[in-house]
Amino acid sequence: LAATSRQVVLQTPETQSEIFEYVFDDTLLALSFVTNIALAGLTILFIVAMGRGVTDPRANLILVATMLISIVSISSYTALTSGLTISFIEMPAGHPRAGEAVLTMWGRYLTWTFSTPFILIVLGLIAGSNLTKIMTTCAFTIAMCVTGLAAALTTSSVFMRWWWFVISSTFFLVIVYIIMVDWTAEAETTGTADLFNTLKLLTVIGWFGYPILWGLGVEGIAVLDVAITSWGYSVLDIVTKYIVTGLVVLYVVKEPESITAGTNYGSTRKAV
Ligand code: RET
Repeated sequence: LAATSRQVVLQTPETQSEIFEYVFDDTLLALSFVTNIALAGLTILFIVAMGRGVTDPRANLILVATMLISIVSISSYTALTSGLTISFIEMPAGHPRAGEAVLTMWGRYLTWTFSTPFILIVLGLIAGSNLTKIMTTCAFTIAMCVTGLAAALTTSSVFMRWWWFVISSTFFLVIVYIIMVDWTAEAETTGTADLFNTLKLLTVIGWFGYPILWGLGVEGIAVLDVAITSWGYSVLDIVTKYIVTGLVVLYVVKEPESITAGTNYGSTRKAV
């Protein structure tokens, strides 16, 4: 029984320790989690090392927000690795894997609720936006993630799964609009357009990858298997979190005054 290929699960793992064992039998899947724990840890060390001399409060706010992205990430991937936030869920009629218990990494959708607001806080602060717009994007990203979680966990009908997907995608488009229209214009006046435009590309293109993966992976039309889908999300996380963080930290450390747009935007130093 133990020698059976990982593709053929004779009995659905149910308890947390069975799921934990299942994850570790699938090396590719396990690596997609552990790699991210390591990268998030290194990112935190990088922020601490690079940011130790930064005294400006608004620059520090940006650094703390970047750090929280990785702190949430470590917790999220630890929960996935331990089996706490993974379940085998039976897919409804009409789903390509109907009647089968499919590994669902629902912890991903749950924890994006806590990580994505910090990414948007960082972007909004760099664009020099206001509290209203930053709060709006945070609220919509939370709504997007929670309805994405609902899409993944709904087992009553395939239609309802995709209906949740449509709702979630609508919330996503609100965020894309604010980034592409409002913040792009604001970054121009703030004087951070250079950095912001790079971050915008990484973020908008990267974020579109998530619903595409959801649709192609086992949650959607199931043309990608679980480990590939998981690596897909892990690679997107590397771009949208650690690479974005790296660029932000390097810039904040080099030019804390220009990134915070001077005293008008809450910096204690004069704008240059
Ligand atoms: C889901 C499925 C439903 C439709 C949409 C989705 C979008 C998810 C996104 C996630 C971004 C996550 C990030 C995580 C970093 O920690 C929920 C997949 C639109 C955009 C950036």
